[in-house]
Amino acid sequence: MELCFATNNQHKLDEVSARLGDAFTLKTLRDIGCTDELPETSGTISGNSRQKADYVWTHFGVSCFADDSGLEVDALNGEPGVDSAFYSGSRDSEKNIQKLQNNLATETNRKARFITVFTLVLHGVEHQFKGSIEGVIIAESRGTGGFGYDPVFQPDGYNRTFAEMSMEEKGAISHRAQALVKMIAYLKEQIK
Ligand code: ITT
Repeated sequence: MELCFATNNQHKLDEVSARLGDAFTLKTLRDIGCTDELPETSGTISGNSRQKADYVWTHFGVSCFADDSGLEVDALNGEPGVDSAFYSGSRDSEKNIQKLQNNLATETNRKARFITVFTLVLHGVEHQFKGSIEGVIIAESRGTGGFGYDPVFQPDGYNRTFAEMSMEEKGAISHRAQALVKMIAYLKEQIK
């Protein structure tokens, strides 16, 4: 089965394609001829996820799924949340992390979680799948793998950040992996 992953984020594409398995052929936005900026204006992670998938289905008629993700920090009332990508006003991960660290400078509560919502539109029928992982924001960035906030996010039960893990290790436990497992189970039911 062919499915388009409605993302412009190569890291997401790599993480998902590594785990999707042979039953599904992943198409990129470029593969289906989509060079448009996908809408992300709903103000929520689940809403943005839906907007991106609906856009591809409506304009290209291709079964697809979208991923909207974010980092929720308890001491910041859930920020950056839906604004994770542009938290500092740009997509620059170092600037986003710097802003996060500045806002947490006097905080002892460093609890946070990553959230992912996948929206699948399969032949026009929509389903959402959620994943999340709890952890803490460490004071100094560590590691060079991954992307975004990975160098400062240490999942509970581990002494390494996501950026210190291989893609396979992160892919076994991450918010995205958990949403993906649910979506794959659903897809396998549909093609039985
Ligand atoms: P698409 O919308 O094209 O899929 P994006 O990068 O804009 O790509 P989001 O709108 O979901 O994706 O933005 C979420 C941001 O949250 C992302 O840019 C990262 O800064 C951060 N983020 C999401 N997942 C992450 C992960 O697994 N590790 C680290 N940071 C992550």
